[in-house]
Amino acid sequence: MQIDQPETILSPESLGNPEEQLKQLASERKSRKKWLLIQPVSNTCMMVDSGSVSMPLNLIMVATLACELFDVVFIDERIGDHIPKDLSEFDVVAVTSRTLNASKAYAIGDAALAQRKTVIFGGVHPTMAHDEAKEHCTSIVYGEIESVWTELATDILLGTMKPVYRAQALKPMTSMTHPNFSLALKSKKAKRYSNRIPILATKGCPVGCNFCTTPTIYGKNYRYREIDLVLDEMRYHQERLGKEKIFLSFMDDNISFRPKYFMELLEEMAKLGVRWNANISMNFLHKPEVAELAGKSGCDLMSIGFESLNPEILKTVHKGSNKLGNYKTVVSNLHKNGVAIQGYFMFGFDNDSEESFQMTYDFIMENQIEFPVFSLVTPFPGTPYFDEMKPRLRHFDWDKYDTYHYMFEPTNISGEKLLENFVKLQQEVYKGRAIMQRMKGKPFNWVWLANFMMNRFTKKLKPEIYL
Ligand code: B12
Ligand code: SF4
Repeated sequence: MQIDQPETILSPESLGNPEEQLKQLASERKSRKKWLLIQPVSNTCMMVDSGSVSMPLNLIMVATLACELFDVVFIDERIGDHIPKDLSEFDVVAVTSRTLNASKAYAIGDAALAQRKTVIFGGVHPTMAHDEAKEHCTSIVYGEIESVWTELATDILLGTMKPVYRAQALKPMTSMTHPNFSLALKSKKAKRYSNRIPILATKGCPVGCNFCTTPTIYGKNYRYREIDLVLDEMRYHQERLGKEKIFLSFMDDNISFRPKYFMELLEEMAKLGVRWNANISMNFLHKPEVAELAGKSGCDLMSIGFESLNPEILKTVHKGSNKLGNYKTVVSNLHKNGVAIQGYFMFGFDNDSEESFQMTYDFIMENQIEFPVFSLVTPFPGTPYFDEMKPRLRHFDWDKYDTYHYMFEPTNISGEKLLENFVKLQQEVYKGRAIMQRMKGKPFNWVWLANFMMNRFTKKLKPEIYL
């Protein structure tokens, strides 16, 4: 672990306002420290990091803050950027990590520590599994960087790193700096990024599903940015790209949790002419006026976690926002307003049986879900579900924590039958005939293309690849 010698000793008088103190410290330095920011690619064999990938807003937010005080180089391994072996030109190596790329992050951290660099880890996995992650870095940022930035940057300048940076209180989102995309877009490989611009209006989700990391990290908090700030950011992108019709992708955990805020935001977005998609929970999507406004404001795709058609399962995962009785209404309201649905369905719960697959197939086909996505239940470290399932987990190989691997034997169905049905369902739903039935009457756009890709991909599936 490298500890730099402080260049400046602060006088007691300068200890007043930490932000002022940081500015002063930075201005007193003869040269700026150099950061290498890394988004690692995962080792998973599944299609998670392939094709066009979304711009990593998490690391972009880190870059946005860091570039004010430090020189920053931004590397995204998923688009083909290479991590230099010789890190001598850098002072700080900062890596973002989720569970599925944790082993990669650790290898990067180890190599950087061996070269006596200050290594900072952030993201969901190091936050949740800090005891393990701390072996591979100098410091871990718990949760969002914004709420600990002043302390972290000050310590970097002084060379007095702490093992963990965890905020006492979360900053209001109003103070969130406008993301600076320029460093991420500098890469020659940036064309591999999806054309959907990531944007954030809210943070947190109080629904409290037991398999999700958000309630563990951010508690019952739900914060939002002022609508004007969100709209300003959209207008900025419209100007930058020289067109009104830009494609935005909300990175929010659950953008519709506060219906009033969400509806006001949509009313204003309808005037901008943008296109957008988002992750959304079903808490009030059954109301026709919500779907109508979503359509009017340019929503072309809603990603909805239906999770399961089995009420017992919804109860066990504490997904109170999902009311089975509303599923059909939600879908038909969105369809009536030209909004396509990316529907997420999970399998492998204790209450799953062969019937679960048939029920899901029927629901998808009858309701013409355009883009169904199937995953296997994956207890992620740090969640209540992980603690509950730990004794039954087949392995702790993080490369396989991508929601496409078989994690434990469910009570009501054998592992073999689970995987057999899992493959069969995907192949049935993405058969040519089934695609035509689900997509009948839908405008020809990228959702059709995604279906054709899935048709090819699912033909090759075999139960063994999920082991
Ligand atoms: C939007 C989203 C997506 C989008 C976009 C993903 C992307 N490329 O960013 C899509 C739909 C594509 C997606 C896909 C997947 N996702 Co997702 N996703 C999210 C969600 C809801 C928000 C992520 C986000 O961008 N938030 C906004 C940014 C600004 O916040 P942030 O990521 O928290 O970053 C802050 C801090 O973590 C910290 N930080 C982050 N990195 C670093 C680095 C350093 C050095 C420092 C100091 C600080 C720092 O500061 C950041 C700024 O505030 C999260 C839930 C969550 N809250 O994390 C799940 C989440 C990350 N996804 C999850 C999963 C499982 C997946 C998939 C595997 C699902 C699947 N089967 O396809 C894939 C994997 C994709 C991949 N290659 O990583 C899990 C990961 C769990 C885990 N332990 O790893 C999460 C946590 C949801 C959950 N179930 O709990 N996802
Ligand atoms: S509704 Fe979504 S974001 Fe909210 S706790 Fe459940 S899985 Fe997490």
